[in-house]
Amino acid sequence: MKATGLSALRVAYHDASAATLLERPGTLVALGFGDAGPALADPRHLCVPLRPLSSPVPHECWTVDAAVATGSDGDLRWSAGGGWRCITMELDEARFGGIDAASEYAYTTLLAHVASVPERHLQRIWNYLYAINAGTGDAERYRLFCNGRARGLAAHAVTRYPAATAIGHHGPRGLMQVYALCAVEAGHALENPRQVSAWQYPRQYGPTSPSFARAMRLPNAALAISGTAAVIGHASHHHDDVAAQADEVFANLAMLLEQSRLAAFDAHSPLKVYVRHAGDVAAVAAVLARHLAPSVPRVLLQGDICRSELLVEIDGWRFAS
Ligand code: 3EB
Repeated sequence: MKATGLSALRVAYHDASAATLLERPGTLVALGFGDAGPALADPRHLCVPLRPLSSPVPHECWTVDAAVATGSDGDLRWSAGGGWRCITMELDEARFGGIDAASEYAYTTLLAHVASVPERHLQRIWNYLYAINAGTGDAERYRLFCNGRARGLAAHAVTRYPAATAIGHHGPRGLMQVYALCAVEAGHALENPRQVSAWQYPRQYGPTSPSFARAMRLPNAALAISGTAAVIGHASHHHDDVAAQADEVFANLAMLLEQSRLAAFDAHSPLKVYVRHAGDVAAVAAVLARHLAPSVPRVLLQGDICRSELLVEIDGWRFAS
């Protein structure tokens, strides 16, 4: 145990099956990718419907150095131990009449749960949304999601936003997945000096600016990095050039590490790389090979980024070596 009272949290990719990982002591969640079969009854299992573009396809496993309790609370499933809590939610938008109302419900439900437990500090959240770029102008589904998310956060007076990812999938129609990491202590949100803070994006990107921080320094000093794309200032750069976008992503990631006085990514820095077009995977892999040591764990997934001109995005973690 650290002096903070938080147990060690680790995130790593493992090739073992979800069932095997869930039998191991301290497993908080095992996240699968793609078409990995039906969800297990264990509330710590979630399969993200993004097609893997690299192999082998591991599970992303969150582990604590403590006993883990699990349960459910209405639409939520949770696990907690050592001062950390993972919450997962899968919703069908059709129940709510659309993505806007579904995302408001997801956030109010999540925040109500978080307010009722010891791990009451939201650190990091992932949003996997069906057909994120469908619809035009302010009717684009990502923008509608931003509207509902902002109403949900406002209902709970949340003004210090978590780090986040919002990626589109082409799995089950209307499936919204939201999962989050919370802790008994607050983290420290970080912004990127190369980028306008998302919540200050100008009106041209939608009626509600996106509610997320660029990264979160977790209370155990690890860095949880939000989905990072080729955005400089508030503008997307390098339209139609996936390699140049990937290089720009690394410039943004380097700035976040520098802000945190953290060294380069290493074997304790699992990254997820979202690639819009499967045909771009070789070009992206080549850029990754230039910027990352071979020891840096990475999973490439086919996913749509929240602006249709963005072709690649990276999120991940940097734990102490
Ligand atoms: C960007 O920089 C890219 O709406 O939660 C990245 C991470 C992006 C999170 C979100 C959106 C979100 O604006 C898009």
